[in-house]
Amino acid sequence: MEKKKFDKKLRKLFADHNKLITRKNKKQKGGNGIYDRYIYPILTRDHAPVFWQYDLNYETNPHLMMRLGVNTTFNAGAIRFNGKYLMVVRTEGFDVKSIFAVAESPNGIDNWKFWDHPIVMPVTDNPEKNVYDMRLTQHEDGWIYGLFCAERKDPEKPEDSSAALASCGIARTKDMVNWERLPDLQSTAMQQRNCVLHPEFVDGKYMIYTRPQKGFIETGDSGICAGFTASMDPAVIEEEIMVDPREYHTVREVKNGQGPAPIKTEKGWLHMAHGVRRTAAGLRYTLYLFLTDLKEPWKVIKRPSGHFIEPLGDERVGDVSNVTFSNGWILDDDGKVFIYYASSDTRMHVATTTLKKLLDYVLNTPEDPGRTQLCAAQRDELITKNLEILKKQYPDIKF
Ligand code: BGC
Ligand code: BMA
Repeated sequence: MEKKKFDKKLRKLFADHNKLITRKNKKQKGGNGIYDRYIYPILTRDHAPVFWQYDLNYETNPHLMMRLGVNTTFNAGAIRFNGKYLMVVRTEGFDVKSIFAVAESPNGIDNWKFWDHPIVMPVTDNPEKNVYDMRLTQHEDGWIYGLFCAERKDPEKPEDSSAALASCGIARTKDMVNWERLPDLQSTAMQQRNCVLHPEFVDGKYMIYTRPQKGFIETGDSGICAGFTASMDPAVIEEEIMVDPREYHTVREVKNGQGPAPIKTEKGWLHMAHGVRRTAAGLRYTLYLFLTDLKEPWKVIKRPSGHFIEPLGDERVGDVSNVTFSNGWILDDDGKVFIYYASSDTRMHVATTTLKKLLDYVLNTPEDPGRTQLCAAQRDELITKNLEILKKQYPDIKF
């Protein structure tokens, strides 16, 4: 390509990118009254900066080829920091390695822009092959912690190229730029994924939500658990107690895991988690909410029935289809809540609501009565009451 053409193409790449990342997002019409979805995903592979993927040097890349492509941008941790909304995004390259990269927005909805440099996370003495799904916790000890999955090849099974070990990597920062890596979480479980640090000390100790598992994929009998450690350096959990078990024929039948760190409310700790069901087409991931006791955050006190966010429409398709996953949300001072969720291991979305609405949802949505006949009766009761209201107050409505 001639240099002139090269320059023109290069400028076009930047112009298109700028146009995309400054596009205004809008609420979708309708909705379920609980939260609003938005018409565009908030972060996609196309949001990754041009200069992360192309070699811009005419001498070494005369065809202006993409050299290091970004495949997906998903499963982001989130935090409000210095007045900005930040996500620490799982950014997967064409090389199938995920790296963490910070994206920033002035309003939490649109104009998301990656910081120029990704995080080059320090490693322990046993460097992992991959990292992903960071949960950010602003802890009352003054540090911002990032807990994430650190994945290594299983050394005991050299013949099986997909045998892996998942553990909980831990790092902390004060400025979101310089990260101090701490030893991985030590617990009695063979493997851990979806570990999340609780924001406050509980009886003077750090509390970590865990998800002990027997194998890399199979979680055995476990569910979302919790354990305590006197220090984060190193974090050592001797015993894990069950918070939210898996349950047959529910959204959390085969697996579940804590989402972001819970939000403190006057009624208890508000949790978002993912639940997994096995289907003929593979695993289906949805999100659900529950509330735990303020003083004993490991005790579930409210459990609204069923899922809260499910993959819908275009969200259903991606690298790993039929997945919604969330490890980040932000509560603003005015009570507005930004829920950051990824669809199908491919892109990020936002849903907005308020803490008031979320509390109404967890406190007043009926619990799953547990079996089909009771579910039919539960729905029938709602219908009977509603028909009465319709007859008396809205006789003009056709249904
Ligand atoms: C992938 C994760 C996935 C896990 C279990 C990892 O290798 O990177 O996205 O959750 O395997 O399937
Ligand atoms: C998991 C998670 C996510 C991912 C999901 C679906 O086990 O840890 O990284 O979104 O699988 O592939």
